[in-house]
Amino acid sequence: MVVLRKLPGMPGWPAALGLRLPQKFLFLLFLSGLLTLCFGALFLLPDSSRFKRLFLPRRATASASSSSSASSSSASSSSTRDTDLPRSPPAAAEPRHASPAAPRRLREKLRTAARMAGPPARTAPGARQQVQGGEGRPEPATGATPARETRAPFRFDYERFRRSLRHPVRGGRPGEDPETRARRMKIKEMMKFAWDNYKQYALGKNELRPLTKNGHIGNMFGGLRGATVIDALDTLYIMELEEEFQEAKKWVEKSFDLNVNGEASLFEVNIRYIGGLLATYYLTGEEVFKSKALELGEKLLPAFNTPTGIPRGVINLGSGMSWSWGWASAGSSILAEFGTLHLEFLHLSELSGNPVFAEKVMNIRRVLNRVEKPQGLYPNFLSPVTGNWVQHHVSIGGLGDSFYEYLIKSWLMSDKKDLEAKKMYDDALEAIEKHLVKKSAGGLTYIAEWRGGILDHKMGHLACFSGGMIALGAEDAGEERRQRHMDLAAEITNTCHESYARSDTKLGPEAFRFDAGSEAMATRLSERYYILRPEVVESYMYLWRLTHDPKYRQWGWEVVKALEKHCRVEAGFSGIRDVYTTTPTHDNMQQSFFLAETLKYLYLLFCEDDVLSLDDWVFNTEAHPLPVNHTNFKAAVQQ
Ligand code: DMJ
Repeated sequence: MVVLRKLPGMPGWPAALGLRLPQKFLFLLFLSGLLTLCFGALFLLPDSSRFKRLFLPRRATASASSSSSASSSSASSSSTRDTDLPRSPPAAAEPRHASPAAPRRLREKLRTAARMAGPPARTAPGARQQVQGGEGRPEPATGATPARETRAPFRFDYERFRRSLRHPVRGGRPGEDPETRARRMKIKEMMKFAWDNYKQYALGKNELRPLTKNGHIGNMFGGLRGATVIDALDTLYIMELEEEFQEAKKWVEKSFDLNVNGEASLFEVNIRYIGGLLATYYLTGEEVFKSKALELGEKLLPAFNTPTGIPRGVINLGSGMSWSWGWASAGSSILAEFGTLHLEFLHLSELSGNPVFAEKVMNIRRVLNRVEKPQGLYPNFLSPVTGNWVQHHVSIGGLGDSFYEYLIKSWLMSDKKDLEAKKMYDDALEAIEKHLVKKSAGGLTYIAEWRGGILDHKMGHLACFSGGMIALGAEDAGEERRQRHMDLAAEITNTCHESYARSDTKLGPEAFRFDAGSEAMATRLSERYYILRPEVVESYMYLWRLTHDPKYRQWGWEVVKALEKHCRVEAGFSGIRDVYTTTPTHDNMQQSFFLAETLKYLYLLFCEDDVLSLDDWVFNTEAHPLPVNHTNFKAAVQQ
């Protein structure tokens, strides 16, 4: 109405238009309707907060725009807005699916859910102060009661953890044998060479192509980059390659992007990226590694949304959609993939205070405990829909391998408290001993594969990790069993050494057989390659630490010489296509696990036992050290 006030010297504008009284009335009615409509529209527009600010007092503005930006959200901790609204969590602690842009209704639903949940339902000793605000996303306290408002956010006590370690994590020891030291220094030089070339030609790509001097991205990591950086971090640190470690860390801080959209292997992302980040956090205490690991861990959670909770093998890290590998029989999940999450996921719960990660892997264990095992063996393919086996193929090599490894390491990582894992391991090993362990005509012990009751007398390079695993698990068995398992571990490691010793390059093939007169040699052309794999030196390292038999160091040194002779090229290390020729061709690929595992295990083979001591650490399947937890992890789950 103000606009219609008669201005001095001017006729009112209805009058100026020469309207009569009824027309004036109609005109005013129309005009006031129009104004109401325009004013109302300001509040209906999708992002009307800027307009609202013009019309509403400041305090009400902040509260009305509950989907405010991060900056306004943190500013909102000012006391004025708290009086008449549910407390908004600080921006940094928002559940990720309730981002600043998320619709207000969703955010309010989450807050209501958190309020309804009351105090955290599952709390671990110490401080589990977050309320779970949905699948894997911690929701901070909502301010429903004054007591909750004063709670500090969950914080892992890194200093306390470091004090709990029984041994220093790295460094040479005074008075050591000069030859051992020189060999260790040689391996350090190899690591520097591998890293420097990756950095020069492929930094930010997943692997180095050392012949063509460029980078390789591949399709295993769903758009994530820098697999070699993440895999190399802890090795660089342990070897005291300080400058190189800083280069790698800088890349993580500046360039490691988790907002990617692509199809990733749940297993590979977990063992390489999450394992590498967790290990580096525990070694250095640098927050960046922890926060990246937790963020990535959350991105993997949707893969577990299946009828049984057994995750599917492939996940789109952007959309969260997941599916099974096309090659896996009838949409099944793979034992070695869903069975190789336990160590990392317990640590994600440990560091975040959020039990969701631990719950996911404990559920996998429940499903596996329930399902009937043919002859006590675990087949490699399981349906995530029914929870039943899909095919009766059993292997301690590819498709099965690290499932067994994670059973015994779960027990070790729990400071030997997780007796369920130990029993599962003992039972599985007993079935393996009974049905799969064989001796060749030439006296070599090997572990065959099993296809619905028929034995395939073949061992993959991957299966050679089992020497180390069996030795590691033997320690706490009863006297008779301990000796039997140590003998078995030594015999298998010896067989794997034979697979190297019988080749022209002194490097082992991808698979070797014990049939048709063959002993520990590849019989098929397609199995003659070596791609810088670690499993054989991994077993040497464990057997050395547990027996101190000098032959393991000797065998390790043979591998170093063979790598230098056949795999070192001008710009890095490369796999070879045929171990049975002294002039092998190269596959032009420096695998990231060469830096994570092969060189790390070789280096540790020539270190004193207290460098990354087995008392304090377990190595994940990519050789990333995770600390033994001196509290009971199961408390975080409260079954
Ligand atoms: C590594 O990525 C891991 O050791 C995994 O468990 C299987 N094998 C490769 C290296 O050979």
